[in-house]
Amino acid sequence: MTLTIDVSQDKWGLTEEQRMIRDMVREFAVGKVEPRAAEIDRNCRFPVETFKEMAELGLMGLPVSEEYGGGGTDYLSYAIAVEELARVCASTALSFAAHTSLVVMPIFLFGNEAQKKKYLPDLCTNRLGAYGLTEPNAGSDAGGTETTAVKQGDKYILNGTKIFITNANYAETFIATAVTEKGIGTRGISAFIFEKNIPGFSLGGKDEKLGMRGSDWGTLQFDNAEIPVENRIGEEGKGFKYFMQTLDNGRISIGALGVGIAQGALDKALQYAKERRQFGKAIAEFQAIQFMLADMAMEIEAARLLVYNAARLKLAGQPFSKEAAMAKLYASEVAMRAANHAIQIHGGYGYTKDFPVERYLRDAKLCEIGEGTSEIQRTVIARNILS
Ligand code: COS
Repeated sequence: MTLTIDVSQDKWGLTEEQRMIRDMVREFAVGKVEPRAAEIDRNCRFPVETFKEMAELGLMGLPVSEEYGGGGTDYLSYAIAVEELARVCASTALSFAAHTSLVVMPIFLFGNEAQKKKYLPDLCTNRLGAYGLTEPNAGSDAGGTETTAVKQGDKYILNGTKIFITNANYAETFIATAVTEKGIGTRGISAFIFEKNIPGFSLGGKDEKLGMRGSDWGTLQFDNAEIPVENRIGEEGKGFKYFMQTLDNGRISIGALGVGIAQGALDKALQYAKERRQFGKAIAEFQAIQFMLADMAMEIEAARLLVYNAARLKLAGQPFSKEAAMAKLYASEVAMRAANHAIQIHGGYGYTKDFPVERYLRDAKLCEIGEGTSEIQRTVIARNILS
């Protein structure tokens, strides 16, 4: 696929369709998502109503082709949607991203025709998905998965626990990894799709979080859980690779999440710096404030370009694992710095819950941990440049 980046209409080189999606999501985010952001954070409340509205707008399967009920758009449009949501409410953006890039996409990319027909239309229109990889003893070392899946007749019997699973308590469709053959490392891991009501599956408690408090998470418990053999994704023993490729995709959207948080923090800081007066003038007139704003703006542009570049490489069918890791790593760190500057610019008010910038900082921290810590991103980048 040849991609021409035309900057004559838009400095980011977005197509007309990508700009339309950006504007539509921006309007929805400002009108419907932002007014709920502080409340869902305060009450740790998953905003079910927002996800119904997003489904009505056709956002829940944006990069999936229309034949499976998706929006038929491209992955960059989807990343832009994540960015626009994160600009006002990172919790909403995170749950949206986990649903789309970690559940909808792997079924779309690695599922067989029957699985795509069975699961995608609902996931794209009225069901939420959750992705189960992390376990108590398998975090960064995802290959250390301990959950087992033993084949018995036409079923796999699963035993184990998955923790920190985004959307767990509101999802109806799940995908998860389990060891189907012990002793052969990552080549013994397989991936499965299942629904909430399978025998032996239950949801456990959830820990209270620092940030992303409006995004649900929880524990998946398998006690002799029964999953039909036809629900295995792809070949037995290939689950680790499918999930690694899924994370490559997911990291583009977590990069977009970081860019959105950073942009939101800059929006708030700009507004405050122009309104707040000290020493007889707006604080935006002081160079100390201007330098922080300038650094924020510069880093956001750089991070956005990294995210768009990774998405465009993916669209062009080029390798993008390293670029996705770079985008995710850099955008996460930019989000932390931007939120920190935004609080500094707000001074004492920024340290209160009366202004949203403290939420941006708490939310930004997730980006440095979720879908691979910053250290894992550096590992992925180093492996790529050294190979
Ligand atoms: N795409 C396709 N295949 C990949 C891949 C990728 N991005 N990354 C690794 N693989 C393949 C390797 O090629 C290798 O294949 P072979 O068995 O054919 O040789 C196999 O997977 C194992 O790879 P590797 O030896 O690199 O695995 P490691 O155990 O060393 O783990 C890291 C690699 C650390 C990169 C991986 O465990 C990881 O990403 N961890 C972070 C997990 C994470 O992000 N968790 C967040 C929670 S999910 S929201």
